[in-house]
Amino acid sequence: MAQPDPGQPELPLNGADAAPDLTTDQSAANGTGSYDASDIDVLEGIEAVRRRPGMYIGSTGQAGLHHLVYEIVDNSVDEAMAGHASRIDVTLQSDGWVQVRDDGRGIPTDQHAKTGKSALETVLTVLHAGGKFGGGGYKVSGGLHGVGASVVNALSSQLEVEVRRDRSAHTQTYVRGVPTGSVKRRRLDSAATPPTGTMVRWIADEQVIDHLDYDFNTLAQRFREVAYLNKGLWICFRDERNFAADATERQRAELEPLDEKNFYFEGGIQSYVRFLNRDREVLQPLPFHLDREVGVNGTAVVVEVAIQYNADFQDSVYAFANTINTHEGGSHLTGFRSALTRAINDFARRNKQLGEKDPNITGEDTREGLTAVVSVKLSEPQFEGQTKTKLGNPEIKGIVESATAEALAEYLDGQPREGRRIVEKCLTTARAREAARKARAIVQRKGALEGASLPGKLADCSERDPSLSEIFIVEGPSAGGSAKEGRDRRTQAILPLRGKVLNVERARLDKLLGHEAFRTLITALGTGIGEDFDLSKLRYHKVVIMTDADSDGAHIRTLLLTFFFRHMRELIEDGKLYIAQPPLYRVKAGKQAEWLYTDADLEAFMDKQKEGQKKVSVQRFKGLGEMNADQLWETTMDPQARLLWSVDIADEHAADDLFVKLMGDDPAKRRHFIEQHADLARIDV
Ligand code: 0RA
Repeated sequence: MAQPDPGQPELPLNGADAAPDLTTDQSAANGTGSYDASDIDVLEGIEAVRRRPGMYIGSTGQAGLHHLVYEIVDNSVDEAMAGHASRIDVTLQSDGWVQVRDDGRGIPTDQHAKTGKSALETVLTVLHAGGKFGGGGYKVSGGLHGVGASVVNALSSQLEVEVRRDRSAHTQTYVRGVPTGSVKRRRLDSAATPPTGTMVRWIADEQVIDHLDYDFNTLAQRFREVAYLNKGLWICFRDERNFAADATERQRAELEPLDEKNFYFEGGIQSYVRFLNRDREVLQPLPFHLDREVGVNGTAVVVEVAIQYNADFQDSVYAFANTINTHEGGSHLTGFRSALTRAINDFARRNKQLGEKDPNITGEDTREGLTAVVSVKLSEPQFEGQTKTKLGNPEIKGIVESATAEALAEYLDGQPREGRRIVEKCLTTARAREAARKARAIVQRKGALEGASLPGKLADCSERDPSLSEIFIVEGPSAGGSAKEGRDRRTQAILPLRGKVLNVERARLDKLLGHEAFRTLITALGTGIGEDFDLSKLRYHKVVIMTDADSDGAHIRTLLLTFFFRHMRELIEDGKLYIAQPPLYRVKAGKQAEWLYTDADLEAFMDKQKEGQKKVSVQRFKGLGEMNADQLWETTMDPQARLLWSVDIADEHAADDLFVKLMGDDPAKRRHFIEQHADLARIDV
């Protein structure tokens, strides 16, 4: 059952710093060389984790792989939140190793009362034996699932840990969660840096994890977020996967990593909000910032709020609890929202921007152009909801609400010019909402008057089951004609779009509804829009954007993507939006004809013909309209042969930034985006 001891491997980190072995403390089993109940519990725990990894880390794909990293980093972040660590180094190393090192106090190494083993070994082998043990544990703790280091260990083919404390380096290695030997202790060179801390490095086990490729940018995004949420914490993230596996410490120091990102923010979430608004026109030069520790029933809750309005229409509010992104909101967000509404209304009345008879500004009207981060840290967070990302603790609502309302009132009175600007913006929103309501009502009434009738331009399919139906949104009437003729009438509907599509990035719903193209599209999809949007009413489970393979086509596609991202995001999130890929070329070598979809394909084709004697012809397609109906079916619409891209939002922040940057006012940035648009899509069929 236990793994054979392969001997003590040299840990790359301490090679230069550590003096030879002094002592050997507790053994791998229980100090007596035989197994007792606690060892059996440990082995059973490891078994359970390995049998059903998804239960512990969500999935065995890339998300699960990344989860292992977050789990280990979160432990170091906890140590930083407790005020004992200031720097975390995360390194992707060659041969699948990941290393996480902090300069905290080091995981305790003394004997653990219950297991009789080193506390260090206990943390790494016993499920749920994380930071909470020993009474003096943490005040606050992150870790969404909080499954701890032992789960990472169980899912790693190899893991090494080195703890520096008491002028010693304590090391232990494991294979698939089982110690290969006891914790070894060596005297640490007095010049060793850091003098205290924890280093964990591991290789995810290919036997249980299906995806072993780390994505640097995805991980970096999370570390950036963590650094914003813990001001003063330095996170250095390096990609050293290009280094030779056996490079020494000295060589490593001289080599160039593939990538390195350092995250350190003195301003904390205030810096975060400025970052989120960096490409937007802002209504306040400096974000409002609240950072307060509130005592409740003997424990402290840290409340941090940063707010900065911008001239756009979106609402970008991010709420965190113990650095976990609480996507589903919860009590902290509720408290924040009611404080914001109250403070703005009170200020508007004090300043006579609202008269006695005027109704209050609603919560919704305070959200347009609002960028805010709400972060709370508490000792016993209750995570609820579908994805366990909703903060439950009811006491937090009042705490956040009163702290925010008080500080915000003071801020607004102190900067009345910014205050008035914010109120003005809210009042404009209220007026626009009223206009949109009227416009929506007109669209709805029209629908009702015409019965269940669909827009005339739509060539609907005969199939009534949405899961079997597709709609092609096609640019231009001539392409629309070919598509109508070439389609499978039973399952494929065609909606030709006329003229230029409005850029919705800078338009509100009322303006959007003033455009025929959008009204037609919304009616055809059947979902409604804005507050009435209902994905379950979608009439086609594949919504396919089909535009020309040239830059005009890419432009229209981008405008449509902007519309779906801003107004029907759920449809994208549900995997219903696709992009059709028409061919770029029709080539012939002798009698053999072929369709090519990329320039790389063409290059490969031409290379292949260099040796040949055949007559070669290349025909470039620019527009869908250049193909006849049969060709369009054969190349772009036939489910058996076509290439469809499934649109998904890999990273909501990044996508948001992209649309702000590229659909905003800067045409140079937009052109760049159009050239790079494929980033948003992922290959599917
Ligand atoms: C429990 C108690 C103490 C430190 C830690 C856990 C600890 C755990 C991790 C995991 C990664 N880095 C860590 N750093 C510290 C405090 C022990 C003491 O009182 O010195």
